[in-house]
Amino acid sequence: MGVVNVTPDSFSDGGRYVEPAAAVAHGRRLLADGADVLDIGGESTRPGATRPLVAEELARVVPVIAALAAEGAVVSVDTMRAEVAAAALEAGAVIVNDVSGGLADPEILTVTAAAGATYVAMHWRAHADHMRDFAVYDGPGGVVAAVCEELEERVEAIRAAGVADDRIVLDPGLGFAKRGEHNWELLRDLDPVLALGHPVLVGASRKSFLGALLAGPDGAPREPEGREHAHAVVLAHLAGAGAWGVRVHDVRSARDALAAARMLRAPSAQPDDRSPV
Ligand code: PMM
Repeated sequence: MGVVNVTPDSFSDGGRYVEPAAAVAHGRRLLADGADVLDIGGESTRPGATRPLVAEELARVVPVIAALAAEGAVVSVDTMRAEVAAAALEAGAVIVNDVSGGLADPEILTVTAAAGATYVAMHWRAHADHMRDFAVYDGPGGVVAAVCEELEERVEAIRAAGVADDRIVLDPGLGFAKRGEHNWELLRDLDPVLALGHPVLVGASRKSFLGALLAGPDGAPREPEGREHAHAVVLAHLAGAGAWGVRVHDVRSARDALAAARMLRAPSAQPDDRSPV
């Protein structure tokens, strides 16, 4: 899943693709690099971000989705808002990627169900402006158990709203109300999330826990583009662990990592199943 952030303020690519033409060109580049799905979003969720108005979010994503879907791309809309999801589905999106798992705007579940679309439910606890306060996982089983429990509750609500079971994808939500050690723990121990019985999507690309891992001697985090090699190793691990999808900014390097990972698993392996849910 290649990321197209049509935002002025995302942490790794904010402002670069805010013009529709630039975003469409970027989407085409990601497809040429081998993306199976384009995830198009108009709201930055970086820690501390403030939310755009609904009208702003609509104006950012709808033209880009319409253009890329018309060219045959499989499009996912990255939104927490029912109104934006509805317009995106109308414009040709087939996946709703909701980082709040339906908590920010429960109506989004009804909209997704009515369209028969696929729904990605990410683990989430609070909006970006105060999610750091919720990065506490003191219960038995720590962050992995808490994420699984809270995702299971979301699955109940998503099913109750009418989304078909085989259209639900789960995501542990790296970096969302999670500190670095929480992200590593979730990556190390993905099995309990997989055991929930749904395809699992993971977004580690360029996130700050990689920047912190690669910090220089002065403690300054590595810049987002310089995190790709470490991310490639994470991707190889995720492929081996059985993740269904990965959400990435640099599709070319991700494809390279996944191709090598596949050969290491089995030299005669068929290309991974690339069909969207
Ligand atoms: N991360 C971001 C945005 N949307 N969606 C899913 N499903 N999973 C994620 O991990 C995720 C997401 C934030 O990252 P970005 O600012 O680099 O796009």
